[in-house]
Amino acid sequence: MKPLAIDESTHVLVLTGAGVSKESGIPTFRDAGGLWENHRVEEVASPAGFEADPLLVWRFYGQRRRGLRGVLPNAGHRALADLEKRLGDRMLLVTQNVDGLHAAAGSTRVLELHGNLTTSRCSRCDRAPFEDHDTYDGQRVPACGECHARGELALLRPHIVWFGERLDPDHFVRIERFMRNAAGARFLFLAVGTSGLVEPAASFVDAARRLGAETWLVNFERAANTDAFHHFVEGPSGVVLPELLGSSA
Ligand code: BV8
Repeated sequence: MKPLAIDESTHVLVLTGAGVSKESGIPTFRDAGGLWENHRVEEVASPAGFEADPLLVWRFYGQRRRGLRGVLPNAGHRALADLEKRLGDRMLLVTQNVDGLHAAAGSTRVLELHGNLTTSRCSRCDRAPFEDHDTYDGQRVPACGECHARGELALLRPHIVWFGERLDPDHFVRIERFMRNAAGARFLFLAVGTSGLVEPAASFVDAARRLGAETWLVNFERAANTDAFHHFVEGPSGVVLPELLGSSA
């Protein structure tokens, strides 16, 4: 496969989804058919779900934290980290994934659109989100120590953007600024390993095209929004990305 034409004037915006972590052994959302232990993910990963049954939600995230142990980035993550080394601030990596594997591969210019699995925050006070690898052994719901010290009961929650929750407005500001800046140069938009089902990420390709980007989708199969892309490369990201980005990841 001929590598993408990327030179010192090219700006690349990358959007990744669960497919880029599949070859690291992390199941995608589609693998489970949108289900987890016969619960719809949209129900478990939602404010209403947490309100209704916080223990069920902590079992879901505790199991996924356990699933991260020993998991390593794959060649697709490394190829994207190599690209950042070449492009610097002319690349921005926006991920829907919460597994932290892009950072583990060495990417530093990463926006975790949907949060981070090994980070928790208080569901009530405004203490800063903090690193938390505890699985709470699927048996208990953690409470906020700072609220407790004030004699209040507040539950900790995963620092994840649930369905029906707003994304961090600062992320949109950074993405829009990057796109506007790229619009005056050679602008590539590359989506990888995403089914194109979840908004607002699924519509980033439309905004990029309007700003003149050449748009590429790398995915194991056609996605819901494949037709929005100029180019579609079918295949596993761990094989395609090193070739497409011309890196020896
Ligand atoms: C928002 C954190 C606005 C959770 C995630 C009705 C009611 C309520 C909301 C909505 C609604 N209709 C639409 C919405 C909006 C909703 C949405 O889009 N829902 C969908 C389901 C229809 N979006 C939201 O709610 C967002 N917020 O809109 O706020 C708002 C405005 C005002 C007031 C309040 C709110 C928030 C969305 C964020 C949800 N959180 N993650 C967690 O992870 O626990 S999304 C979650 O699912 C993942 O993060 C991921 O993004 C998504 C799954 O998508 P993918 O990453 O694409 O993964 P998927 O498995 O689907 O696909 C993988 C692909 O890879 C496949 O195509 C496969 O073929 C391919 N693949 C597999 N292996 C490989 C591969 N490709 C390459 N190589 C391989 N080896």
